[in-house]
Amino acid sequence: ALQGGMLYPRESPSRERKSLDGLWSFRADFSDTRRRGFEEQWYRRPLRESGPTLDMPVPSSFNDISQDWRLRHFVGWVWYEREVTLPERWTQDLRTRVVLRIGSAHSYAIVWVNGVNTLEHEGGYLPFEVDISSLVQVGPLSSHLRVTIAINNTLTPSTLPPGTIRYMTDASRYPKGYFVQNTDFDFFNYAGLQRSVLLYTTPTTYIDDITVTTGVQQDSVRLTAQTSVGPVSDFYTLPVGIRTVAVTESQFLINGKPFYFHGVNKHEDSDIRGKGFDWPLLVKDFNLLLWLGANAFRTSHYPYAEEVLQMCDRYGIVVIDECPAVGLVLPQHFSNTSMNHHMRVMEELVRRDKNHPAVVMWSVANEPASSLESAGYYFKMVITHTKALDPSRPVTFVTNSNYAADKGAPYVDVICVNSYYSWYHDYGHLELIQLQLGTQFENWYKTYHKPIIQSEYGAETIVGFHQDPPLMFSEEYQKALLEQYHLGLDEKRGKYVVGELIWNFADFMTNQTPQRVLGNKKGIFTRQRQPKAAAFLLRERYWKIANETR
Ligand code: BDP
Repeated sequence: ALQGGMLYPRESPSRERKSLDGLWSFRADFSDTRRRGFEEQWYRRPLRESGPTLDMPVPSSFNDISQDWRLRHFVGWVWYEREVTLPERWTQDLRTRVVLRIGSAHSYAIVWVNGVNTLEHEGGYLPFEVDISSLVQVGPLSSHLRVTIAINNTLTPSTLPPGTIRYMTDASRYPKGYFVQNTDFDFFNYAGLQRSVLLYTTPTTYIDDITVTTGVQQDSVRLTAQTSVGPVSDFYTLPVGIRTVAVTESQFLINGKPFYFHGVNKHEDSDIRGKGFDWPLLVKDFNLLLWLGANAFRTSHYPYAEEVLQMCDRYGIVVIDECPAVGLVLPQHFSNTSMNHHMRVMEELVRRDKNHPAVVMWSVANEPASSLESAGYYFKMVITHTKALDPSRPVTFVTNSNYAADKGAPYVDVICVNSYYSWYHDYGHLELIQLQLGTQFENWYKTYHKPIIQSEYGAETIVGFHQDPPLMFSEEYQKALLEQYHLGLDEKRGKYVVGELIWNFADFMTNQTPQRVLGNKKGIFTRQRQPKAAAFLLRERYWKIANETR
C-alpha cells in the first residue's frame, strides 16, 4: 500500500504555499529516439541553454498552444522548466519542511530540482509530491531553485489508459522509424502540466494524512477524524460534509433516502487549454450544471482536478469518481502487470478523494472488454481491493458488454450501463429505443438484482444543423432521441433504475477519424459552453425530477 497521505495543500498558520503556475520554458524532444534530452542531460543546466525553447503556460495541455502541428500530436518526452526564488525563512529554518507538489503530469514524469533527480511518477490525472528540504536547505544563498520536469505521454498496454505504439514498416509509405500512437478511447490524449504545480511548507513534524468518516443515527451525527502523527503544532483545515451512502437490491440511498442521479458525464476539455485546469471554465460549468438542475456527474474517464471536487462538495453535486481505466479492450490489458498498476492507481485515487462527501461511488473502469474470461478475475481483484481501501462507498465499473456475458458485473454494487440505441445501432430508428431500452433494463435486473444507472446515452449533434422530421446530426434528432430514452427511463425510474447521465455535457476533442467532426459532438452544450436545443429539454426534465423527489 501507499506510504503517506496526499492532503490538498492549504495555507494555515503553520503552512505556506507558493504557486509555480505561469510561464515555464518548454522543449519537446523531436529527436528520432526522443532521448536526446537524457543523452545531453538537459536537466544539468538551464533548459534554454540546451537549444530553442517555447513559452508554455502552466496549467495547460501543450498540444493546442502553438501553431506547430507536429507539437499538437507529439508523442514522447517533453521538458518543462521553471526557476523560482524562495523566501529565506524556507531555506534557513531547519524546522521548515518544503514540498514540491505536481497536480498531475500525463503520463510518466521525472522531476529534477537543481539538476538532482528527486522523483518519478507513473500515471496522469493524479498528484504527486516530494520533500525537497534537503535540496534547498544547503547553506546561505540557497534560495534559487530550478525545477525541471520531463513528461512522456506515450501510452503502452500497461499504462492507464492503455495504448499501443505501432511502427509502420512499409518503406513505400512511411519514412524509416515512423510510428503512431494508437488508443481505444474517444478523447484526445492531451498532455503536459495540466494542473497546478506548487511549493508548500509544513513544520518538520506535520499532519501527514486525515481520514474522516461520518455517520447518521436518527437525529445525531457521528464524525471521526483520524490523523497520522501525534501531537504537533501543525494546522490543517479540512472542510467536512456529513452524509451516508448505501445500496440495496433496487435503490441507491443517500442519508437513507432513495437517490436518483440526473446529470451528466463530463470531460476536462476546452479550446486552447485542452485539459488544462482553468477557473473561469470550472465556474461556468458549475453554473451550467445548476441551470440544468443536474444533481450528479461522472468524472468520465479519469480523475478530475481536486478543485472540481471541492466545488462539488460546496454545491452539493454528487460524483461518481472514475479512474483512468478506459480502453481496456485487449486480453493483454488484463495482465498481472496491468492489474497491479490499476490497483496502485485506485490507491492514489482513494487517498486523494476519500474525504470528499460529494464522492458517492468509485468507478474502476469504463467499457472494458468485460466479457473476456480474464476480466472476471481482474475485476474481482480490483474491486475487492478498492472496497478494502474504502469500505464506506459502493464500487462499480461502467459496462457496455452483454448482460449475460459480463464477467465483471457480479462484483459491482451498481450496474452502470452505456447504450447508444438509434445511434450506433439501428441508426435513425428512434421508434426502437423504448423497446430496446426496456429489454436492456429488464435483462440486467433479472440477472443481477442490483440498481441500474443509465451511465451514457446520446447522439452526435452539430450545433446549428436543423432538420424536421429529425435526421441524425441535427439538433432535432438529439432532442427526439433523448425524449425516447426518457420515456423508457420513466418506465423504470423509481423501480430499480436509479439514474441517468447524458453523454455528454459538452462537445470535446478526440483523435482525428472519419467518424468525428472536430471532435465528439454529443454535447448538449458546445465546446464553448453554449446550449444546443437538447439542453433546454434536459433542463425541463431535471428540474421536474428534482421537484418531484424533493
Ligand atoms: C462510449 C464511450 C465514450 C464515447 C462515446 C461515444 O464510453 O467515451 O465518447 O461512447 O462514442 O462508448 O460518443
